[in-house]
Amino acid sequence: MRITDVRLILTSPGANYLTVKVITDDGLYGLGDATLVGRELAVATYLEEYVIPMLIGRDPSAIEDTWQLLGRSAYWRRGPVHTTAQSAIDMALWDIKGKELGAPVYQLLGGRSRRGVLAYSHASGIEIAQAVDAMHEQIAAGYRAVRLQCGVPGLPSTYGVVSDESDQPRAPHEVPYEESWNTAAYLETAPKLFAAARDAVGMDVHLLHDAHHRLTSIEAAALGKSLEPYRLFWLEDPVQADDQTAFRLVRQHTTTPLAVGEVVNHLSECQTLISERLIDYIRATVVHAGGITGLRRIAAFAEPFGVRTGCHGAPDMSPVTLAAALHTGISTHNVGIQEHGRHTSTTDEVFPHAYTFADGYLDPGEAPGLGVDIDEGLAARFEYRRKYLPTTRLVDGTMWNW
Ligand code: GCO
Ligand code: MG
Repeated sequence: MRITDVRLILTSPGANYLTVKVITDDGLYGLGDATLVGRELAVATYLEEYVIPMLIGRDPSAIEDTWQLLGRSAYWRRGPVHTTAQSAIDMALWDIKGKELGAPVYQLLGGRSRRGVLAYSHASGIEIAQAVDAMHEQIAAGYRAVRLQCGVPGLPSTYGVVSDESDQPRAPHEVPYEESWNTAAYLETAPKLFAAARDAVGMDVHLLHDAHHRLTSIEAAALGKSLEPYRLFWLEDPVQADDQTAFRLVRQHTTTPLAVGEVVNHLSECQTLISERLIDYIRATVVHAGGITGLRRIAAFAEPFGVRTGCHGAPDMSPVTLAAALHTGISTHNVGIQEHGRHTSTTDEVFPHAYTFADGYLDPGEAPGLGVDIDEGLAARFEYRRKYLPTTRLVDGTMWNW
């Protein structure tokens, strides 16, 4: 079998998604997610100009060799644009191999090693009471783990405080919109949120929280300590992810479990975090960390250090990413949890899929390959439009991490 064509499909049924479709002379095709949120066209150009020409005529079954070719041929390796392109091709080749063999991809990765992949969803509210109500809704919908965020008094908007990020109105952000940030107010509010949530629900439900790279290490240490009574499943991105050694100080001060890594592109970016056991969950995911092949390497490295995976699964990554993460998750020993930022119903129609959610757990399903397709006719109705992620300034105007 040979690769004869690789097509790119840009669509925006609720969020911007870039999908690769790798087509073979056998008539089989595979899908991969190439979405790099806010920089989608950079990946499209990189694929079109540099990656696809290398793939035409290659044997699609040579997944490892293709991963190595793409990883090593660039010379200036890694980086989000390069790795997202490599990731998308990797997913598509696993999809083709599964279809060719008539097996779901997880069977090629070692088969099931758990009944389902524990999923967490999102709940938020401007006020604490609204966030607690939203948490009850998620529990009623079947989730056993919920990420909880609320507004910070005095700030017009806060990260994560929307009903669902993909439900935001599609404003034509010609420049990134700016949020403001007040660390002191946030450090006061977060423990109150979790005190109210535990009061309402007891200890039975897993609660998670995302600080989204906003704190210094001593601030993060203080937050972790103040959240200890509420037994979080994890505190995510307490400090900026690329400052691996900053986690040493956080870790020394708190027993709140720590998660980081949604922006990680390669094992080298989380090697210290894992080998020094500075985190409990690594959030690297298939779309930005080298596809299924890249994520499996990171998970295998993490296993002996007792670090489990908790893959990024915000709704601004496509159903192809979620499927690939689930095939990896169901078959990998050290899986902790999977983020399940639910897609809009239109996105689910554009990407019909075999994976399912029930009773707190996600399952990749039994369809051959990744079990996700794309309705290209429908996809074409949702035109891509540039949309930036926001930026953040501290209250004094200093540019900060979003
Ligand atoms: C999460 C993430 C997302 C990212 C988003 C960026 O934990 O789900 O932090 O909300 O910010 O995916 O595009
Ligand atoms: Mg996050």
